[in-house]
Amino acid sequence: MQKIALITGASAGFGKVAAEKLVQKGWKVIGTARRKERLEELQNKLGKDNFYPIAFDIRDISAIDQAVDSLPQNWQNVELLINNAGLALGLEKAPDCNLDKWLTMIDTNVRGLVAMTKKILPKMVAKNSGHIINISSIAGNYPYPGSNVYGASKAFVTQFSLNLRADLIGTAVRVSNVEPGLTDGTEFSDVRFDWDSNRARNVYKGVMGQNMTAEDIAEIIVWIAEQPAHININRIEIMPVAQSFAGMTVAKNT
Ligand code: 8X3
Repeated sequence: MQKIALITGASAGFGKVAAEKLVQKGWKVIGTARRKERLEELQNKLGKDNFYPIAFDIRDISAIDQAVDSLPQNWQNVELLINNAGLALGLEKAPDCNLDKWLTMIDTNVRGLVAMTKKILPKMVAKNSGHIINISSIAGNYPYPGSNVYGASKAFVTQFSLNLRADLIGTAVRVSNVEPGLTDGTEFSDVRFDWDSNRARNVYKGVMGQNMTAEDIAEIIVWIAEQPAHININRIEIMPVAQSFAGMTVAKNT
């Protein structure tokens, strides 16, 4: 029988490419996102039997309930949940940030992810089978200027993944946390910089060697999902070779 994956944020980036790759490998995929027409395009590409689109905003907790509750019978047995929907808004330092942007990141990256997990996880535990892959970020592991709430929300995702593992001991349900670094080929920077495409493209311009792409990360997500049932990839941090760690900064009188 074909296994079913549910991917949030499936209209672009990692989510979209992971949906395509999973379908190629014989999975059926439920894709959620705000942009209905994007999901319908993907459905046209992947086929109605393979891809089931549901358009809603992950920040709307009652919409999550409704979407999952209204899945047709043959789409209900979700084996893999990929909590991919998430965003960064802005790169200003904390005093200059916009509170609404901070709250939008928390609502999407934290509240939405937690609510979707709470909706699906009990069913996985009841059947003693399933896998949750949370898309976090290196921004949850390392601070950098302007990351403030974005990085903190991803630190939440990472610790939530590890804490789920702790709670799920004794069950066959798996949880994995994916922590990508700088990745081109997604809308991440376009969204972060309010669709200022020059600013967004500049993030990836001149990077030494090859940029990491959505394709690279989706390949890793699928690899995690296809590990044998007795293997749990707890967490995986991925950077392009050209990205590394900054040292500590010290403010000095000049
Ligand atoms: C985004 C990765 O390196 O732009 O999650 O902060 S980075």
